[in-house]
Amino acid sequence: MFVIQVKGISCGHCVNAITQALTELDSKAKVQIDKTSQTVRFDGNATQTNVVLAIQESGYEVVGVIKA
Ligand SMILES: [Cu+2]
Repeated sequence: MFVIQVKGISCGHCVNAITQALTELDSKAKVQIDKTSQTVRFDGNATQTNVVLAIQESGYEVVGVIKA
């Protein structure tokens, strides 16, 4: 499970875009995105590197990893 601090999650579109990118890594992954704290919680089968890359490729800046 990873919790990642992301920059620029401003609306539902952002949430959907990141959720879709992360469920492409693992269709059974549990993805929770909080717009207020700008965090993405990923509970699934993927490496931290791939989770970070998927978020970046969706167009969002990864500030850091809060919990690995
Ligand atoms: Cu948005």
